[in-house]
Parts: sequence; structure tokens; C-alpha cells
Amino acid sequence: MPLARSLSITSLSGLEEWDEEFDLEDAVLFEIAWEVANKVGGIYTVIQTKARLTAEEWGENYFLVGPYVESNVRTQVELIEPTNPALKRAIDKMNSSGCKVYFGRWLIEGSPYVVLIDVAFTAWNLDKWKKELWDNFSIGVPWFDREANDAVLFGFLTAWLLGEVGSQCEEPPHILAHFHEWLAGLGLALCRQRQLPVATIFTTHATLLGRYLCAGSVDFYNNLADFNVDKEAGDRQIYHRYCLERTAARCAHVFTTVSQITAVEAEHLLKRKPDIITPNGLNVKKFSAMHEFQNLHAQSKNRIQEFIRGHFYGHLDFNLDKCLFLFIAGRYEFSNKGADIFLEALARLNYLLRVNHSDVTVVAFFIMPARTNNFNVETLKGQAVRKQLWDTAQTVKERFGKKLYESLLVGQLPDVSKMLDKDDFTMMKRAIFATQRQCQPPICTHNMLEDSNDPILTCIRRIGLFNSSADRVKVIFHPEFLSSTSPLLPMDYEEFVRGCHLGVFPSYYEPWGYTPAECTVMGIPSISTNLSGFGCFMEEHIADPSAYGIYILDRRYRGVDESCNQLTSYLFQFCQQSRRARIIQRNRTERLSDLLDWRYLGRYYISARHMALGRLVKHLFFTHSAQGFRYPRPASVPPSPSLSRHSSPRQSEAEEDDDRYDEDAEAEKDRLNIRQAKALAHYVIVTQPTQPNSNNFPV
Ligand code: U2F
Ligand code: UDP
Ligand code: G6P
Repeated sequence: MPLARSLSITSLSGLEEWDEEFDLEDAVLFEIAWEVANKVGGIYTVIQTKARLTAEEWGENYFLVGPYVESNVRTQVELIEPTNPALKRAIDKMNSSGCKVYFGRWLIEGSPYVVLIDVAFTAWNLDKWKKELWDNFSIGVPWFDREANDAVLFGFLTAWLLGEVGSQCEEPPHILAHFHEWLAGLGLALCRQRQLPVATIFTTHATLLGRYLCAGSVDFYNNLADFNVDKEAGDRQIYHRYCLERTAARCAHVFTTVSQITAVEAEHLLKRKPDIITPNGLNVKKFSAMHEFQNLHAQSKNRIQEFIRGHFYGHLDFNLDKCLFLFIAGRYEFSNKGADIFLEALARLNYLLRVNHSDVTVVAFFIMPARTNNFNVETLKGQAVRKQLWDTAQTVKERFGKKLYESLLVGQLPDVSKMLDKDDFTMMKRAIFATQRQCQPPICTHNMLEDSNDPILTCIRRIGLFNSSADRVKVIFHPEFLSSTSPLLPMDYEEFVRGCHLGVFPSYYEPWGYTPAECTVMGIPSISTNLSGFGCFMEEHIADPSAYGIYILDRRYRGVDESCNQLTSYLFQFCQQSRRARIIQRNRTERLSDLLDWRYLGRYYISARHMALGRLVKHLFFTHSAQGFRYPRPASVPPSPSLSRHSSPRQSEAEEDDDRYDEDAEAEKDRLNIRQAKALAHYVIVTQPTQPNSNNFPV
């Protein structure tokens, strides 16, 4: 059953009441994206994690629309008969006109309904629709761009579906359609061009041009206002895609982006200022025991340590108990994701740890998918050797135990010198012999197809981080996403993150950045930047982010070298923290989960929907002011920045023994502070008389 059938926002605490008569009992919401039940990237995470909340709110009237991909449907969807009569008639009509449209339940939390369209089945329409696209929008899509061709088919089919649903209803329905990203954007433009009674929202999760420009050597943020957008798109052969994206953004009743930083980018590159920011949330699961996530950290860390034992066999000359695991993960965009400055900072950290005679060892993981030819022999051998040592130890232990038992049975204390015989020693010597290794432990776990041009490997060769004994910083490049079925590191990504100490995401181009957000809800500190949507969001909402384990690197107002120095100093300070300090910091990080929960962030989507409906149905102009709360500084951190240094919870081992620090009291004080801050947060929706929509179609 839906929770808020009348689209009322009064159920959210701290929100003002909607005082307009706005009967939306019969309103239906379609959310349309290429990544519905189809994992490609971050948009899948947005839709999949938000589904439960939206399904609770809209109940039977919420439908996700995506492409039909057989392999996905087999594993993720249960096909059923359409539940809504008008939608059933619309689907039947399309299917009898040569389309293949399926209806089902997506088997994720919230079990939302999905309408899946087989675009390939309607490919015979492509030329006709491309002509229509050219005639009405002057956008020409080249034959060789398969993704853009799919976008054309998907666009025409979704507009057809929405038009058909409208015409199958007896009363004019209130239809809301929320489109994500350029691949789904054409459906929106067609709804407006055909003047369908549909309130439209377009959310962009990155701009095409922004991503391309940043990946080149362009000073992006200082030149945002000056790019000749048509020329830049043309030079990169994405003009037609860019046009599709820009048309959707300009035609939408409401245009949104995932962060303020992408809003500025969109304003300059897509020539429309977003009406509202819709930040990305997560489906946060709370454990009933408060410290359960700490136990999970310890368990997962043990498993990573096992992998390290195998990977560094023959060179295990460092203390695993003083070993910190750092990682970067995501799309392999070397400089956009900041892998370049992370490597440089690791080289500097290596130097600092060495000259300071630190007993800490850092292992930095790079989890970024690249083209490979499977695992390499040396890494597989490492795990085999480790297993062999383990088996040997178990066999010797059993034989030892048996002799001990027999000796005790006859009432004698054993002669320890005779407990191990020649066979045992031979077995152990053989096992030790197998751990002899002439080469250094490998950097890369796989055989790379483009080894000599790979940016990470090339950079490692230049900075000389080769996992030698003297290095305090070791590097492992795993060019494939993690999986629990891997013979090497059998853990899924979530387990791996939990076992690490710090996620490092020093991105240059990052509209949102789910990876640091995921770290936060798992109670793992992270480094992000003030050029990432997540970093800016946290800066805005938390008085002293680093005290909570949210380190935000300045990549906006500093040069690369300076940012790299700042990153190095964050890493070095992190390495100096005691275990207790890390535990306290993790507790604080985890306390921020609520801020990233869809239960809090979902309100921005609600607000966008109200605005769109208002613009379509009532021709009202809404002024929205959705202000979140600001997390205060943790209770025990001194208010002065100089006193708190970079606000790590504890600085020294001496302090660690100081029992005056009461963690539970701090948590309780923090909770009180946060409750007060939340109460002060306000959210106002003001309705005003009709004003012309500055983004009227046609553009
Ligand atoms: C934005 O991210 P996107 O999902 O739009 O990024 P894309 O480049 O379109 O897709 C990259 C995804 O592809 C996946 C991996 C990435 O998330 O999961 N992938 C893969 O499965 N195999 C590979 O070999 C390589 C990549 C934006 F950039 C983010 O900042 C936002 O957080 C996100 C959601 O709003 O949208
Ligand atoms: N990820 C994953 N397996 C891995 C590494 C990463 O599934 O081994 C996921 C991670 O959970 C995150 C996504 O990849 O949700 C990356 O999203 P992000 O928003 O950080 O960047 P994008 O690549 O979408 O731009
Ligand atoms: C968790 C566990 C502790 C363990 C600690 C290790 O907090 O509950 O038992 O000592 O993790 O922390 P570290 O930062 O050293 O991995």
C-alpha cells in the first residue's frame, strides 16, 4: 500500500504542509532509464536503491520503464500480466502493432513494476523515426553509433507508450514521467513536441561534453563559461548525442542534476540552469547492534589479510597487524577519477613513512576494470602457496595433537623435543622451500592486454613503487570488479570495502560519486574532493567533515601539485592514527549514514515531481527552498581548527590510554545535536500565480 497517495509531503518531518488542493489519487509515475534492471553504471544504483521508497510512496501507480535485455530479465525480473487496466490496454495495443513490450516485477527491495521494451524488435522503424527526428528537431544520428540508435528507438517507444496510456484513460490522467540521462531523453522531447498531457522531469547524472572535456587536457572549471559547445561536441564526434541531451534538458518541465557542481556545468554546457538538485541517496540498512559494522570490518579485514599473505609470500617482512588497506575503485578514467594524483601521493607517502622510520605498511588497491586476459600465474601461485602452507600447518598440528593425546592417555607429560619427527620436518622444509621467490610480489593481478600503455602501470613504472621490501607503500592493481567467486580474492565489493581502512577518491570529474558515499554508510572513512558532488554535499552539510572521517581534498582552488601535497598529508596523518582513533573515527563516519539515506534525500525527488506537476497541471510557479540540516562538529572535537588539527579523533598512543574519553557519551551528545540541527532545518514550498515557463518548447 502506498504511504502518500495524495502526493502529500506532510509525512516528512520538518516539511511545510502543502496547502493547495491537489488531488492526485489517480496520478501515475513513470521513471524511465536505460539502466532499469540493466546494470551499466551509477544510474542503476540510483534507481535500484531508490525503488523501495518510491514504491512505498506511489504503490500500484509507480512504473519503471527500461530496455528488455533477456539475460537481465531471466535473473532479475518476474514477468506478470499488467496490473493497471489503462497500461494493460496500452501495452496490448503496442504489441499488436509490432512491438514487444513486457511487464513484470523487478526482484529488488520494494519489488517495483517494470515495463521493459525490446528496442531491437522495433529496429525496422529506425529509419522512419530518424527522419522524424530530423524533420522535427534537426538532429541527425549517424548509422554507426549503435548507442545513439538505441536511444532513438527507446525514445520513440517510450513516447508511444506514454501517449497510448494517456489515450486509454477515460478521464485525463495525471501522468508524471521522470527521464534519466541522455539515453532516455528523446522520449521526453517527443512528449513535449506531441503535446502529451505528461509532466516531465529530466535528470542528468553527468553531461556528455563535461565528461569528454575533462578526460582531455583541458582546464575545465576555469573555462566553463567559454567553451564553444557545438564545436567541442563536433570535434569529439558526439554532436548528435549532445543535441539529444540538450534537447531533453531544455524541453523538460523540470530539469535536475545530481549535484551543485554538475548544475553549474549543465548551465554552461546545456544552457539551462537546473530547477532543483536531486542528490543521490542509498538504501541504508541499520544493524540492530550498534557496533556490528565494526565486527564486520574485523572479519573482512581478516580475509583481505589472508589474500595479502598469499600475494606477498616470501616477502612477508612487514607486520600485518600494522598494515593499513587503502583503495580506489570505479570506472577506469585515470585522471577523471584521480588515480593519477593518488599514485603520486602514494610515492610521497612512501618517502615520508621511510624517513620517519614508521612501522606502518600501507597496501593500496586499485580496483578499476581494464581489458585483461585473466589472472596472471604469479598471483594465482601466491594463493596456492599460502594454501599449501596452511595445509602443511594443519597436517603437522594434527600429528602433533595425536601424539600429545596419546601421551596424556598414559598419564605422562609429553617430551616436547620428540613431538615432531623427521617426516614433519621434511614436510615443513618442503613447504618453506616453496615460498622462495626470486621476483618481487606482483603489482597487477591480471595479464593486461595493453600492459605497455596502461596509465596506472606506466605511472607506477615512473614513480618506482615496485613492492620492494624497503617500500612502506605497496600497490596492488586489480583490473576487474570484485566477485565472491574469484579464486584470488573471493569477496564481493561490499565485503572488501568493509575490510579496508580508507577509500581514496580524489576525482577531478565526478558529478556525484557513489563510492565514497558507500564507504560512509559502511562506516569506512574516505577522501573525496570539492570537485565531486558527494564532497561538496558533505562540505555543505557537516561543520567539520574530517572529524567524521570525510576528508575533502581541495582540487578546485589549488594546482595539481598542491592538491597532491594535501592528499599526501591526509594519508600520512591517517597512518599516524592509533587503532583506537580509527575505531572512534569509524563510529563517527557511520553516524552520518542518515544523511545519505533516501529517506532523507528522497524529498528532493518529491519536490521535483511537485514542481513538474504544478507546471503542467495547474500552471503554478513553485519556489522551492529545500534546506537540509547541518551536522555539527562531534561533541569531543575542540572547536578551534588549530586545536583539532585535522580533527582526527585521537592523535597519540598516550592519549589512547586516556580513559576520560567516553565514546557512548559522545555518540549521545552528537545525536542530540543532530536532532536539534534537523529541527532547525526547514523546507518550504511556496506557490505563486502562473508565470511563463522560461523553458517552453520548442527551444
Ligand atoms: C554518473 O556515472 P555513470 O554511471 O553515468 O558513468 P558511466 O561512465 O556511464 O558508467 C560507468 C560505469 O560502468 C561500469 C561501472 C561504472 O559505474 O559500474 N563499468 C563496468 O561495469 N565495467 C567496466 O569494465 C567499466 C565500467 C556519474 F559519473 C557518477 O559520478 C554518479 O555517481 C552516477 C550516478 O548519478 O552517474
Ligand atoms: N563497484 C562495484 N564493484 C567493484 C567496484 C565498484 O560494483 O568492484 C561499484 C560501486 O559500488 C559504485 C560504482 O561501482 O556503486 C561506481 O559508482 P560511482 O558513482 O563512484 O562512479 P561511476 O563509475 O558511476 O561514475
Ligand atoms: C573493529 C573490531 C575490533 C578491532 C578493530 C581493528 O573495531 O571490532 O575488534 O580491533 O576493528 O581496527 P583496525 O582499524 O586496526 O582495522
